[in-house]
Amino acid sequence: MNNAKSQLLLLIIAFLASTEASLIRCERGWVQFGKKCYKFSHSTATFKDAMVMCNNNGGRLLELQSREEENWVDLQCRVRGYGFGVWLGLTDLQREGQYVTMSDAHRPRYSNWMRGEPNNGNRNEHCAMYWITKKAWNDTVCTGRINYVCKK
Ligand SMILES: *[C@@H]1O[C@H](CO)[C@@H](O)[C@H](O)[C@H]1NC(C)=O
Ligand SMILES: [Ca+2]
Ligand SMILES: [Ca+2]
Repeated sequence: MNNAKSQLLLLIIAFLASTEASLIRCERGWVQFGKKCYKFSHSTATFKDAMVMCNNNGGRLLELQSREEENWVDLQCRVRGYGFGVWLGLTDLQREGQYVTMSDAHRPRYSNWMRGEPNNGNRNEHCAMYWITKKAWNDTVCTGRINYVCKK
């Protein structure tokens, strides 16, 4: 390989390395897991307010995609002293009983509902949360105030 060619090759490698790194660098206040960044709330909010906060941050309300991700989020919640749970970007407001993700209105591929949930308690539970003590999902009243996690 001649000198010009090897220099070009080095440039390409350096460029690829820098874009790879920038893909997974999280902004201040966000925590990295895999290739995603997460922001854990300092206060509680209703489902709608939590969603708006996440959107304003350029992110989305947490949608859990695997058991590994859920275990990591669970640990982060415990360390932060969240007593109750966090909202999931998952609702059946559009069609009762059919939970879909906020990001694409499709049924989630991964789910971890508690036994007997979602039960639409008092016919008034349309938002999903990750329940820390039970390490599983439950549907609950959307106007309740709990912690939340934004993801981007
Ligand atoms: C699910 O949440 C409701 C409140 O929204 C609660 O009453 C119920 O006990 C929870 N289910 C389980 C299995 O903990
Ligand atoms: Ca419901
Ligand atoms: Ca329920």
